[in-house]
Amino acid sequence: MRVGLIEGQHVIDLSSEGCVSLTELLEAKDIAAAVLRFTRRDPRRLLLSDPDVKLLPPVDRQEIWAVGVTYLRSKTARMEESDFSATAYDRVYDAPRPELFFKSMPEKAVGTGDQVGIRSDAKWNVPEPELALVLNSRGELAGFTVGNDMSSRDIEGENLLYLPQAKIYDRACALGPWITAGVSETAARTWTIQITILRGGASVFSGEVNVSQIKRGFQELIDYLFRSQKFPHGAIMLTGTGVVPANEFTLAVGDRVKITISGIGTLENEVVIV
Ligand code: DO4
Ligand code: MG
Repeated sequence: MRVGLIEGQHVIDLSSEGCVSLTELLEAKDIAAAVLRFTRRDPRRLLLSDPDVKLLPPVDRQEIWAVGVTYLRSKTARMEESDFSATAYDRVYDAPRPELFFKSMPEKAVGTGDQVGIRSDAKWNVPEPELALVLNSRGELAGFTVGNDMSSRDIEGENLLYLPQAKIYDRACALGPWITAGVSETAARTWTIQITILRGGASVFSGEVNVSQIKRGFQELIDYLFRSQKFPHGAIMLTGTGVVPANEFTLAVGDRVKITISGIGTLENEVVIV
């Protein structure tokens, strides 16, 4: 694994100048200055389109967590999918304590161009396009990336205690294409999250939400994640979905999921069965 800086259509290989890990940059007091240190001499530059360049998920040792029911659309969709748990979603949307759940080990996340999975024992599967916060060990917001919190709605809807099985399985978490740093929460709240699902090249679903529609502040979410828990290498936190396809929709093998966040870029994955 190498660490690179995206500059237009190029990637600058920071590892060729001694940058040892992504964590090293995220832990720096000033990320921009830390990155600049590795670009001063003559680092290797490659075109992003070079076949030797493969963008990996922008994570190395960070645990990946997610927040739920932070947009009204997520609350109403989940109340529809389950009579059994409807009141839980309704309550957590308004409760002071947010819903936080563990999503993925870093090594299990997939990057852009890789494949996301739908479970072989689930019948109703959807992607969840989410803004992901990249946090260092001090709980500081070091940057943002695009996340896909793949979910099995029938398993979650059957019983809320099945949530870990609906959310955590092979290829259930996609991150990428890179981390955008140096942006404030206020600026990120002007961004839009857009998703398109292509089947045989044609769009079968598209939707969009503004980050401003998220109910909770980023600092509030970070504070809860870091309550009584340390993250020595930092953490990634997916901030919830505000786009849910109509109830009739389920993903199929071969679908392509494209998620674009206006201030970051596009995360694109093909769906496989796992
Ligand atoms: O409550 C279950 C999960 C919610 C979630 O993943 C979301 O709102 O994005
Ligand atoms: Mg989600």
